[in-house]
Amino acid sequence: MKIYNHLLATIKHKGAAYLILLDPDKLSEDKIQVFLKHCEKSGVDGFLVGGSLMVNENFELFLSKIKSLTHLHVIIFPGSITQVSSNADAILFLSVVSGRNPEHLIGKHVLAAPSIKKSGIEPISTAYILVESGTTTTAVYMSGSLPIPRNKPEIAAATALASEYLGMKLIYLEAGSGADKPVPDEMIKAVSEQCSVPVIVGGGIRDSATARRKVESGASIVVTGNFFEDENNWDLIKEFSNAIHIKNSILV
Ligand code: 1GP
Repeated sequence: MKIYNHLLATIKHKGAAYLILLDPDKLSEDKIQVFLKHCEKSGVDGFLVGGSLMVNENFELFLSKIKSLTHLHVIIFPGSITQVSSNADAILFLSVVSGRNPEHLIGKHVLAAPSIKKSGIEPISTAYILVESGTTTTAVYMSGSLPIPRNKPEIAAATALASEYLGMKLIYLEAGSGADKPVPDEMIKAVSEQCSVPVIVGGGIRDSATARRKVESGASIVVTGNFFEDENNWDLIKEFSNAIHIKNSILV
């Protein structure tokens, strides 16, 4: 529970945590070091690594490189059962609870559990809730399941509560990488009011004001990916951190 407890402590201390999603397919070898240092300096709290459609065969290598270059926690955000490795600190043990596809609810987990145990990394049981976001996202397509309609916050809240009752430690509201529209504020509010475990929000967040609104609506962790794949945006990382760290930030 070391990494989970650290996340809880960060949320308590800063009001919310900021994680950046690294996609091995998109972050080129020569830029990794500079980017990671930039993130550290800018107050990012940790990294997620993974993706629903990863073609990079050097996942292990990528992870060990990241681990050697940063002191921040590296958490696997698996898109498939091959994304398990001891070169990380933890893994989000995701169950796609918004869908009714048994493979993504429990099937893949049975296959992955023994390798996670062997790797020694910390599994963090996470309810993964896909939210309709304008277009069909990779996550929705790959999971073969329907997302929750964006105008149905009550379905998301009931799903999240059921997940918490089942013992899940995090609720992840996912609009999908590169989503047209991020998870609606009303849905985040409904879910965070029902649940006592932290709510992660990600997908389609491209400016600091939106990130801030997600925290004000009840998100405890905000994730961005795509936006910082463009080097020209790196100077804005600090602005995102400040906006998300609602307790100790000056509003930008
Ligand atoms: C993490 O999938 C997201 O939940 C990342 O989404 O790439 O759109 O920021 P973006």
